[in-house]
Parts: sequence; C-alpha cells; structure tokens
Amino acid sequence: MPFLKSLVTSLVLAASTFSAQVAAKTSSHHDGKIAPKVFIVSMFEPEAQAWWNIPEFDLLSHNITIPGLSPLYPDVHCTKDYEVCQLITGESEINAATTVTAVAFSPVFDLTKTYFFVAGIAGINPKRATTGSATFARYAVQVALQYEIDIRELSDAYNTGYIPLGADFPNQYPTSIYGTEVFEVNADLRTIAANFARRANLSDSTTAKAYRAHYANASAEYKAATLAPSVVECDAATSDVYYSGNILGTAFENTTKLFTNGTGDYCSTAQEDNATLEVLLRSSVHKLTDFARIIVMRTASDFDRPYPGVSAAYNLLYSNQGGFEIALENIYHAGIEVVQGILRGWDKTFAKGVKPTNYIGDIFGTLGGQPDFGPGKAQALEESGAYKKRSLESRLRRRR
Ligand SMILES: *[C@@H]1O[C@H](CO)[C@@H](O)[C@H](O)[C@H]1NC(C)=O
Ligand SMILES: *[C@@H]1O[C@H](CO)[C@@H](O)[C@H](O)[C@H]1NC(C)=O
Ligand SMILES: *[C@@H]1O[C@H](CO)[C@@H](O)[C@H](O)[C@H]1NC(C)=O
Ligand SMILES: *[C@@H]1O[C@H](CO)[C@@H](O)[C@H](O)[C@H]1NC(C)=O
Ligand SMILES: *[C@@H]1O[C@H](CO)[C@@H](O)[C@H](O)[C@H]1NC(C)=O
Ligand SMILES: *[C@H]1O[C@H](CO)[C@@H](O)[C@H](O)[C@H]1NC(C)=O
Repeated sequence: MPFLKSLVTSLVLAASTFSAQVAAKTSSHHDGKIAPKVFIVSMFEPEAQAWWNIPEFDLLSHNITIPGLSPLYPDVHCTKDYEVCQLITGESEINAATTVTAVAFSPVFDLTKTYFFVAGIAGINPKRATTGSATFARYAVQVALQYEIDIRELSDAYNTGYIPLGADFPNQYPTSIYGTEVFEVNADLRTIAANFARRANLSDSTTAKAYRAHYANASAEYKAATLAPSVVECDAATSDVYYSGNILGTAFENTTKLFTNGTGDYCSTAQEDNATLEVLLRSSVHKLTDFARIIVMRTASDFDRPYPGVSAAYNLLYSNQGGFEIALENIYHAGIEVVQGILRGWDKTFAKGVKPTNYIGDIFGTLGGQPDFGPGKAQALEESGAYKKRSLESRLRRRR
C-alpha cells in the first residue's frame, strides 16, 4: 500500500480509537491523547521483538503510524490499555533524533508524565562488565563529537587520533561546544530502575561463558569481563562509528572522563542515546516531556576491545562472543522488571515522579541549574557561539 495512504488510514483509525477511549477516561488518556506511563525506546527490530509475545502485555495491540518515523519502523506500538508504548528509532544518531522528535512533538501523545525507557544492546568495556549484563547510565557522552586525524599522520605526542573540538590535544576540554557532548539523567531514578532489574534472573550461555573466560588471562583490570552477567550502573557512549579495539576503547574512556569532569564511568557504547536525549531535552524545555523521567539501559552484546593476544579486527569481525542472543533476552528479563516496577508503583511513587538530587540536562544548563560537568553555563554558551564575543573568530579559524 502506498505509504501516504496507509498513513492517512492509520491516523483516521487511530483518531477514532482515541475518542472512544476518551469516554473510558483511563489513566493512560488525557484530553483525548495517548498518555503512556512507559515508552520503551528500541533501536532496531531484534530489540523491539524482545518485548513481543511476552506474557505480561501485548505491545502489538495497537499500531499507530506517526508521521516522521523511520520508513523501516513507521508505527508506534501500544498495549491494549495504552499504558505501555514502544517506538523503534532505526539505528544511529540521525534516525534516533528524527524518530524521537516525531513522537515527542506529536499531537497524538501526552508525554508529560511518561517514563522514557531506552532499552537497547551495546558494546561493553571489559573493565566494567561482561556480555549479557544490563547497564544503567547516568551520563551519555557523544564521544566521537571531536576532530579526527588518522593516528598514522600524527606525531608520537598523540596516542589517539581524536582531539576535542577547539582543543590541540586529546586531554584538553573542548572549547567549541555543540551542546550534545554530555547528557546527565536522573541518578535517583537510575538507581531505582537498576534495583528493579536486579530482581531478574539474567540469561547466560555456554558460548558466552567460554568466550569471556579468555579475558581471565589478562590483567586484573578485566576481572569484570569474566564474571556472570549482572546489573551495573555505569555510563553510555554514543558514536555513529561502530569502533573496536584497545586504542579507541581507551581513547573514548578518556573522553568520557574528560567531558564529564571525571565522574563519567564509560562502560557501554551504542549509536543513539545522545540523539534521543537531545530531543527529550528540547521537548522538556517546552514541558512536552519530563527530562527527570528517563532511564537508559543497555545490555551488553559484545566487547568493545579484544582479549590479549587477538586483534581488534578479530574482536569486531570474526569472534563468536555469544553475547548477542543473551543481550536481547536480557532486555526483556531486566527490562520487564523496570516496566512492571513503574506500573506497580505508579500511584505511590511514579505518577508524581522521582525528584533528582543530581544535576540533570545538558552542558548549557538548558533546564535550569548548574551543570556538574563542562566549563560552566556562561562559558559553554560563549564557546557555542551563542554569545558572539572573542570565541567566534577562533571557532571559524579552527573549523574552516
Ligand atoms: C501490529 O503490527 C504487527 C507487526 O508489526 C502485527 O503482528 C500485529 O498484528 C499488528 N497489530 C494489529 C492490531 O494490527
Ligand atoms: C529467579 O529464579 C529463582 C530461582 O529459580 C526464582 O525463585 C525466582 O522467581 C526467579 N525470579 C524471576 C524474576 O524470574
Ligand atoms: C590462559 O592461559 C593459559 C596458559 O597460557 C592457556 O593454557 C589457556 O588456554 C588460556 N585460557 C584462555 C581461556 O585463553
Ligand atoms: C588515556 O589516558 C591515559 C591516562 O592519561 C593515558 O595513559 C592513555 O595513553 C590514554 N589513551 C588514549 C588512547 O588516549
Ligand atoms: C570541568 O573541567 C574544565 C576543564 O578542566 C573546567 O574548566 C571546568 O571548570 C570543570 N567544570 C566543573 C563543573 O567542574
Ligand atoms: C550521551 O548520553 C549519555 C547517557 O546515555 C551521557 O552519559 C553522555 O554524557 C552523553 N554524551 C553527550 C556527549 O551528550
């Protein structure tokens, strides 16, 4: 069916379903809009399917076509009572930003009280966790938002080809600020969500066990890689580039520390989260969403760097790590505990929200408060070019 026709049909159908539902006045509807309590954010079909055909609820009860979603995933899915919905962004930063924008600004939804639950698979730092683990982030860092020179064309003074924008060396804080470098989400909510997830029995497999044993022969710093899957609170890196190896792994570990002023704890790496968070930040400014209601969970599907003795290319292209299947299974095992925890605790806790005790938002302090990373609000705005003082000329000199 032509896309436009199916779109119009779906909107008409959707609209009539909503008005019928308004009469029912369920808690998942507000002013004729769908007001889900939890919006699951999946990035591609396998992550989405982890939530389908499960005993707890049927996300395929309603398929609602929303203009602006990915041509691969044109529908938002919702349970029968619209309490839980799911969107599928499509992979990478551009797809995540456009899809979440289409949903966050759609007149179909009232998302003011909705918990956005990013639930995807990711690469994992063997220093912090192992395949199959479920990680919950406080910071999301856009690690590749930097200059890059191929390391082979740099002097020995450099140990990575990535150099922060506006800086001369990898360990200098960027002085040309774009605003999406770092997002910080509600750490109190993160801890509650991680504790819900700890109720789960996580899947493991013999292939994954055998593979992670290779890290045991390495130095003690890879101990976490050798343990059974667990729930870990540590941070997410976002990069469109799907990287592998010790040099890039360590470089982005360093970038995470640098951008978050030492508090970020790089463990998972994927291609979307900062894009999703930038949209939720922009929609929160206009009170369409609540930035204090975001959970970023990534389950570990593969290591970001090899065990000693094998190459970065082997790690990425040829190894059989056994992590993909258990990571997908654990999206469900860990994730369902989070969703059920929110639904069960709705009246007591989650309807009114979990007040963050940490700073939340971006490097500009867009949602108020003083960022606990970055050069400070005024300086960041100046370095972004928002205040056209001395910075503009140096930005132009550096960038063109
Ligand atoms: C929604 O779409 C899925 C396929 O993506 C399909 O299996 C399901 O039956 C659809 N639900 C309805 C109510 O049409
Ligand atoms: C985890 O496994 C234990 C022991 O088999 C069982 O008692 C418990 O109900 C399981 N928990 C979940 C959340 O499935
Ligand atoms: C660890 O090292 C020992 C001795 O070099 C070797 O025999 C063993 O196969 C290694 N184990 C793994 C899992 O790589
Ligand atoms: C990361 O930082 C450490 C400590 O400053 C440094 O020794 C290491 O070379 C850096 N690695 C890369 C790849 O930049
Ligand atoms: C973060 O580090 C930068 C560079 O070292 C420094 O200028 C800035 O004041 C620090 N910000 C905070 C909030 O500590
Ligand atoms: C990207 O988002 C993660 C949270 O998933 C955050 O830890 C990180 O600081 C963000 N990075 C940037 C560059 O915004």
